[in-house]
Amino acid sequence: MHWQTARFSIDLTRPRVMGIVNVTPDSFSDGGRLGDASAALAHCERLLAEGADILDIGGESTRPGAAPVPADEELRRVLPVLRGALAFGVPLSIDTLKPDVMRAALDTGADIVNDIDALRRPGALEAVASHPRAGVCLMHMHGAPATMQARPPEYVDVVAEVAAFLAGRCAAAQAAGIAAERIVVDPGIGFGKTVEHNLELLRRQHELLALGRPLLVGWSRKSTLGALTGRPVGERVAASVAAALAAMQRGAAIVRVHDVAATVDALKVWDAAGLGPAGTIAAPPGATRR
Ligand code: HH2
Repeated sequence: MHWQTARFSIDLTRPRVMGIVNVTPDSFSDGGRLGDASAALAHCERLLAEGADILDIGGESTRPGAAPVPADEELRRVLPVLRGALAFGVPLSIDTLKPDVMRAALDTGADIVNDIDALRRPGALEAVASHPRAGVCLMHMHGAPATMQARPPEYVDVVAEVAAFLAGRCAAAQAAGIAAERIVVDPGIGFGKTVEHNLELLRRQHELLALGRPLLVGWSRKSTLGALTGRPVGERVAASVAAALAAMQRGAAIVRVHDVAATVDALKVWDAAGLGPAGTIAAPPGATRR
């Protein structure tokens, strides 16, 4: 299976690692580290040297209770990084829920829109559809970042409800003219879900494969891992790697991570043990330029 993105058709027969580049003052685990474009680009280079296949650049924190950022400020943060990162020749994703930011990022050369709101904002479907090959990640979120954990989220069957939501958003995207091969889906770990909901989504993750689209999953450093291990956010590398492997084992195609080197090492061993798609992680990058 391939994921069609603006410049690249990404081969998903081997596990793919999406490295997180947060150009924000307030992200939950790494906010404030990348204060300017040159620091962010140095971080991109480091993630690529560690084996990242895709870079996900974000200018607004989505942690529970985060304050919204105006579009012009978000663009001021991400566009210089995007422009500089184009030279790396790898797929670049823009992590945003704002249609204006999507359009500007795609016009600048981003390959993928990663939207935690699954293109629900007015104008978002059109922004992605207007670029004939741009890829998109549609994620499930219950509520909005400012309020999503304010009171305990309720589901009758979290996996069935997430699957139904994602099926509806895939249908809406396709109706807007976004071809299926441009779409991947994400259950949205930690977005309006309790620890038990997140774990249920991992245990029954294979049920989401029935959607017929590749799965992208982000467990990296999230609070469910803190609840399981008792560790603060800065000490969750091992838990994050274990969750990434478990997600791959249950059929994820792409994992979104902060700790790229540790994740890539673990995936090499996992693959060599015959657990991944046969012996493929050591192959040269499969992302081919169009
Ligand atoms: N998680 C975060 C942000 N974007 N996108 C997708 N597709 N899936 C996720 O699970 C996901 C996401 C939250 O993590 P992070 O970017 O590290 O934090 P913050 O939102 O505080 O910047």
